[in-house]
Amino acid sequence: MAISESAPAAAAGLSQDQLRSMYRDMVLGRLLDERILVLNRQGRAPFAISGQGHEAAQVGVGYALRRDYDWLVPYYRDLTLVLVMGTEPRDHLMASLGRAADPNSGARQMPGHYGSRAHSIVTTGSPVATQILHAVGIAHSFKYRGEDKVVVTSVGEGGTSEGDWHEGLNWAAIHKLPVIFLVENNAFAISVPQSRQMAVAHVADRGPAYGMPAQTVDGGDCLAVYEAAKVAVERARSGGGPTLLEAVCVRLQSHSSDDDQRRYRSPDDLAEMRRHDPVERFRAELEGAGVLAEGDADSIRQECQRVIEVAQEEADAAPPPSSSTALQHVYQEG
Ligand SMILES: Cc1ncc(C[n+]2csc(CCOP(=O)(O)OP(=O)(O)O)c2C)c(N)n1
Repeated sequence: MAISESAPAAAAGLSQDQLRSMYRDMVLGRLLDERILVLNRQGRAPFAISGQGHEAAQVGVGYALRRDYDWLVPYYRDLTLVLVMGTEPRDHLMASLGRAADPNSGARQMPGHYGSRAHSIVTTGSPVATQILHAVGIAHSFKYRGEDKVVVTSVGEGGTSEGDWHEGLNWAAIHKLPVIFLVENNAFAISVPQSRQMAVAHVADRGPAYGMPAQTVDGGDCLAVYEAAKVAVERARSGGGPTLLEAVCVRLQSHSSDDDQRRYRSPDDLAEMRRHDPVERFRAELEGAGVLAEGDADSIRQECQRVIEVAQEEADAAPPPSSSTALQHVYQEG
């Protein structure tokens, strides 16, 4: 859905301020992601995993949720989504630099294992797709208690080959649980293309087999994702059960800082993908619709850069965990 199709934002129930705020969150996510990659290349952040190319999908879903009320069980590429849910750049820089003040785990987990009790974000394990089962269990508890909270969990298309995925969707559909399965399909699981993960064209093609509504949406189109997510959230909140939402994204960076996608993707493929940068696309749409005036995008970028500078100064000055705490949470204490 393009903003120039007039009043679509109004149709989506969004004000111009909200649209600007969505764009600002996309830019903040992108710039923070870039900063973390730079820290990795400087040898300061031991590991980085990038969400560049997924920002529109994540903002679209995040804005459809009630913050600090609905729950998120994310995966490692969800930096922008967890920012939308209320975490701060400082939190992620603390994690990347391995500081004791890392709110996810006090620098005990790898970066990208986002967690926040305050913002109802559940940290995940490293085995791909285990978060699906956690999300289904949480959704079951909401239904059991009669609460109208909704859970979103996310995964890549490769993760949908795991048994956890099938078990989770089957159970959620049987019990009509308030959960949305967001698949951020960037066409690759490290170097393995989608065609080696499934014999169907879209992850969402499997929805009817589980007995749940499913939709494939352009993950580069923030408002289209927002619209689809709103429908899914409403369905879940009103007792209508789960939804499978597949957002087709681009993976602009390699799988992680330990990977180099030039080894397995052609230069043409990489160049074509870069033409689908969702942050640029949303900026162009908002400028075309007059939501962003001349110079607004630059000001937003500068403001986000300042936020990141301040956050990094704080993280730079923060101490690492004390070695005396190395065994905490590893063995039973006391
Ligand atoms: C059970 C399990 N198998 C393998 C891995 C190693 N691994 C980590 S991420 C990943 C690729 C996942 O790809 P996808 O689900 O498509 O998500 P993407 O990283 O592309 O966003 C793999 C194989 C793992 N962490 N857990």
